[in-house]
Amino acid sequence: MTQRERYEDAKDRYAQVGIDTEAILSQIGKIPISLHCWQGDDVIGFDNDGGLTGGIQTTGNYPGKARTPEELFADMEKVLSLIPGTAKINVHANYAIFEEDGFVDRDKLEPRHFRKWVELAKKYNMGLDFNPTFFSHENAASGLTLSSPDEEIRQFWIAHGKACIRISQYFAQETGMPCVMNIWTGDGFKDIPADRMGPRMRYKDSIEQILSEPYDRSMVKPCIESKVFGIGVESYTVGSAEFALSFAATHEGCMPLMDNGHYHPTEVVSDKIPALLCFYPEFALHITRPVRWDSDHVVLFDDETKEMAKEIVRNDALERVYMALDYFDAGINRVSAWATGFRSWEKALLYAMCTPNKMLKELQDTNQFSKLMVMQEAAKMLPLEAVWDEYLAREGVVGDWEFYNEIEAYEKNVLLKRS
Ligand code: RNT
Ligand code: ZN
Repeated sequence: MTQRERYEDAKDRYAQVGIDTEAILSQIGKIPISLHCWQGDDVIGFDNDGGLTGGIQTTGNYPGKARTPEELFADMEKVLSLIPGTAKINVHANYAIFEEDGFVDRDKLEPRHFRKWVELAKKYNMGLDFNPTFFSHENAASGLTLSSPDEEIRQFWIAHGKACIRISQYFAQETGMPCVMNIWTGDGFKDIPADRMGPRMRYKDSIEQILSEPYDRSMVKPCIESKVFGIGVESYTVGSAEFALSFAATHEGCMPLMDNGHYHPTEVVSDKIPALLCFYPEFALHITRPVRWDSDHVVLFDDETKEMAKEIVRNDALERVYMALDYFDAGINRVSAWATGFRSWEKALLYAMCTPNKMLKELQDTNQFSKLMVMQEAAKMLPLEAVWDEYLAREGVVGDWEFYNEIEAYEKNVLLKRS
């Protein structure tokens, strides 16, 4: 049977349970998903030669890491050739590219330092998202940035945040697509604090100052990412979940961002998505795979990933939730990691769209819970592979079983030549 015939069969099977795979295939490829620039070089960037700080870590030492903007762009373009759908590029401020006129510190960054990112985006007709970088810097050495009691340090980081608003505005203007600007700091304490509120009040004031920088509200979308703990900040984080949600709820135009690695291990973001949908017109996600902690493993097509996608799809929220990937694995081929995570999230969206959500909801609302369980289990066995393969074929992207050949060839011809 050809791929096309397998798809035609699957299409009929799905039609029997009320699912129109043609409608789904015409929709899924248009959903923007933000591809993080930082999987390619273990979150190092181009503006420092120190290590990664801020309570986050990459582990592993797989060969072939991108060391320059040219190498990172080459790897990213390889990834773009291996993924279906619509990508945006998520740029971190430490990936500023200093050309002839040289280095400037984070508080002095300007749009021109990101000109090459704009060129890359335009080449593929992509949008850009942005992130100030409040880590891997000497002014972050005390562990506090926007919440620092040292006014000089705090003002440095506020100036960085404001510079990033201007860069986000530039991204939005140049690409014609909204730019999500995510504020995350690793601020916190390793051990029991003597003052929990003071740092939060300073953090609140700092974000307010950053957001006082003028920007076009419809094109620049600031958000605040919360976190429960980090390495070296086990006892307390300034930007806790309650802090971030409350800040966003009380500051018009600022969204919360939930990273599914940033909660206690038995909490699930799939359950938080519909809660936020009840109150926030829009919010953002970092999609990752926490293994026992915020380990940032590559996103897979696993149960919680599917559940998160289902909550977005069945609540008709694809246009209200800004989806971005956030993981970094240095222990395996980074291009493979990058593309696999993106493909997995696309699969999760496809799975969610190919689930008879309306029928299942009806069973819940009519109190038919035994039947609901049986039907939910049945829905899992619908022939998704054929629809996925058809999607990849229409997008001109390599199938799952051939995908690794591409990785192997790129590793041999490009990555292993870097030394
Ligand atoms: C860290 C946060 C944050 C970072 C990026 C690199 O725990 O998840 O989003 O991963 O800023
Ligand atoms: Zn994150």
